[in-house]
Amino acid sequence: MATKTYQVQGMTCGHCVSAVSSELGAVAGVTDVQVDLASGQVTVTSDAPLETETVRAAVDEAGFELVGA
Ligand SMILES: [Cu+2]
Repeated sequence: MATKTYQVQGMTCGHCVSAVSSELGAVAGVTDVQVDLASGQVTVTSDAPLETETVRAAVDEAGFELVGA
């Protein structure tokens, strides 16, 4: 199990949280996604450590920007 917290920019409401959660949740090996809207912190739990670029692509797909990992 691997857990890592990322910083995502641009989320403003529950809809944004759902978009990020579902895109990240669809990444292979991801078992849990926790989003803190106020801080923009997204904590991802996965079977194995994820490539930052994989996470970046999923966040981008959701319409937001990964600004820190
Ligand atoms: Cu929103």
